[in-house]
Amino acid sequence: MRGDTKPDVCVIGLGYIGLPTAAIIARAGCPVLGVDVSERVVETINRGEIHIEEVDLDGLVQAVVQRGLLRASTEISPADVFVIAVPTPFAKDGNHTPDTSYVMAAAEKVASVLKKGDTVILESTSPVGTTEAMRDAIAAARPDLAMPGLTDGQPDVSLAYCPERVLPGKILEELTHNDRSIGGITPRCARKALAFYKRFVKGECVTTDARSAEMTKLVENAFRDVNIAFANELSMIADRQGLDVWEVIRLANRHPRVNILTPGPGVGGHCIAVDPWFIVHGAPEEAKIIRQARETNDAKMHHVLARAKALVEVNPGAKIACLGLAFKANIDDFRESPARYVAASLAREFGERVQVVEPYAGGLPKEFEGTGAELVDIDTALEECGVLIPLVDHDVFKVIPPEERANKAVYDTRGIWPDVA
Ligand code: SAJ
Repeated sequence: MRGDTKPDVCVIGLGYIGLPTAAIIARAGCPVLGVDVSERVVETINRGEIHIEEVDLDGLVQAVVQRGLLRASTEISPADVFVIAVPTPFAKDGNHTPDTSYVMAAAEKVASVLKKGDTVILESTSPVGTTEAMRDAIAAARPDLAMPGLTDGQPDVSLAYCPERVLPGKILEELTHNDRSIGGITPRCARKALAFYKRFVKGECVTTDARSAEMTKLVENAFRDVNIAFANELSMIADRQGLDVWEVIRLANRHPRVNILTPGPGVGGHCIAVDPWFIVHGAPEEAKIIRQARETNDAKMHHVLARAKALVEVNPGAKIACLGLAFKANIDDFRESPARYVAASLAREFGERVQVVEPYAGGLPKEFEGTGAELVDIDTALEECGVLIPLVDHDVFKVIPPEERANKAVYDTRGIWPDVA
């Protein structure tokens, strides 16, 4: 690959990060093969359709598939650049141990078609050392190729770690405009990966080593988790002391160097509630605040449930409206959602007294089956329910005026209605 020839790219893993990334690389004019283990995902993409919800992604995928720049397959093929974007969940040991087996399986696939001059980039959020472990796995499978960091001479291939840092709902915009950290196994590897990202990233691309880039990604999400834990801890202190936490935060945030985040029913999603554990796993003795933040944010969910139950019990017979199931505002993602946990627990306990309002859901998730709880629209809930529990700060809930909430018992877990203490 010399001069300005567009490289052939292979993106492995076509989920929330892999598919938008593949589409953006294709838009930049590089022929992209997307590889996924799911036949259904591959067929959907090859029809020019998508299997996930993300703003503007449908139009982009349709366009690049029609132009012949993006194609999907369950089988890997040779390419110039390989981008790995597969999940890194917890192992099933109950100890929050990172499971990098999907990354290693992807690396083995890549090894089977790798040739001299290729670049391999890991994007999956990973514990420190994963890119080196991937390099070692490829080296074992392909002793014919000189690997970076393992040869005194010029390596045959380049390996780098480059995490995404995009926000669901703004993925296409943030993939293009956010700055990126690019960590090479060697500085030369970083430069090779940098030249690739420059093709489609408008933000600044900063090079470093692979281990620092791995840690940077984990640190970003741990930083946010710790800050949310501070807000959630404050809200539990305020509850004990009979204070209005929203008022305290509003006032404290008038200080020019204070910016307290917003308490809520806990931290959901698949990033902030997961990644800090990767740091804890790597340095359990040292990562004390990071571990505590995780525990505090998880505890907040149980605190909210206990307060919600207490409010229901002092309003016997009243119907209960749980407002929202998503893990955060204005999205249709219900995975790992504290709101969903609280609403389902209330449904199990109070049955058909519970009504759920979630404008982003077509039906209730399976754990509500047999509870008697119903999915209703906001007008029905406001007419029929005596207890209102906002669990998600969707815009449609924020604009409900005080007069429509008058005479209701309210537990505002997100602080969306400033007139409610
Ligand atoms: N939350 C609060 N209070 C707040 C802010 C958030 O309770 O003040 C809750 C949300 O309701 C949600 C959870 O935290 O349940 C996480 O939401 P989020 O908007 O903070 O973050 P995510 O998970 O959607 O995306 C994060 C982002 N990371 C950072 O902001 C440091 C994103 O940039 C990452 O790319 C993404 O994780 C990821 O994929 O790692």
